[in-house]
Amino acid sequence: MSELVEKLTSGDKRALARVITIVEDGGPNATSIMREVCKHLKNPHVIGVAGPPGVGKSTLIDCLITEYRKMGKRVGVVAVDPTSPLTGGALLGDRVRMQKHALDDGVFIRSMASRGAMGGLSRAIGAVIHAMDAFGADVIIVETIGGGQLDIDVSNYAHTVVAVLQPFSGDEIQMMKAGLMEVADLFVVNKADLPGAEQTIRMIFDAVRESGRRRGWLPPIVKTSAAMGEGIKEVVEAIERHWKHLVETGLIDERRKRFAKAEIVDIAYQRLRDELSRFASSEEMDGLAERVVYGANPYEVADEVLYLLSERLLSKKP
Ligand SMILES: Nc1nc2c(ncn2[C@@H]2O[C@H](COP(=O)(O)OP(=O)(O)OP(=O)(O)O)[C@@H](O)[C@H]2O)c(=O)[nH]1
Ligand SMILES: [Mg+2]
Repeated sequence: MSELVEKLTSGDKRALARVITIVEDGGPNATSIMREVCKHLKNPHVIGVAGPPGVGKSTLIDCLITEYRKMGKRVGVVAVDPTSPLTGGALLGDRVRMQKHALDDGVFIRSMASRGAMGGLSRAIGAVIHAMDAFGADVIIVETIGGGQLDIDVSNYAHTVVAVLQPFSGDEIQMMKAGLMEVADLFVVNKADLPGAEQTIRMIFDAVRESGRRRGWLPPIVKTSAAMGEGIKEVVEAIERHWKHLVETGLIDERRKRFAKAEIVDIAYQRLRDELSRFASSEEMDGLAERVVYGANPYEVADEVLYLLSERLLSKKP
């Protein structure tokens, strides 16, 4: 196991792929490998790219990869597949779109299923971000569809949230108001080659102005045509400016704290849940249930179970 982590930290892409697979499978193996991985973190910039389906998030990310590679940075990308029948093609689409980077040792791209976990991001996302960090990624980009609850999710993990929209997306502006507006650090109006881009920018501008400057930061609005590679430098410049703002104001620690909170809850919840479901089908459980049938108080028995489980969890730490 630690041999694998050693390979990972030396920048081996195959080792990274293996680690992510183990992490996605979950269970004790995932926990023990992540314990090792987390000894090698540098906490690089995590950029969330969120927005409605089909606005050009993957195309934009493809351009961002090129730009960051020019700056000599290693890039990790996680594309979260919404696993909905509507956008089921996303997985293949992302692979095809970003394929030209597949042979580059400084770029690692992975699609993940959200598996219907709460929110748009898979539960394993925090672990995958750490794995890419230990691999040596200087920038980690997370693609996810946005809207309502999903955006709140991405803001747990990303230091900078980029909201991508396209011209004349009335519905999407509504969707954005339901969540993305609150968490977006910058807006990209993509497909600016299509009519209506200026109007869309105007709408976003009004909405941003209405909600006001947040902690000294007014989210910039950048116009792009990702398919033509236009406006990309401006996006990178705005992302980097936001990072600088986070670092200079100390807000970065708040973002990291948010990540840490979500992660601790995730890890503890998963381990407890695994242990509890094992316990639920054990003979011991049978005995406890019998006691309740013959008069024991189920609340008191549940207390006993919690005590037992926590002892077990801590004594056989994976
Ligand atoms: N006209 C125009 N089309 C674009 C532009 N950028 C992307 N597209 C097209 O929009 C479609 C969707 O692009 P994607 O990059 O897959 O969009 P996405 O947001 O990642 O989509 P999902 O992952 O399915 O939510 C593709 O057919 C792209 O070629 C652009 O700047 N202008
Ligand atoms: Mg996509």
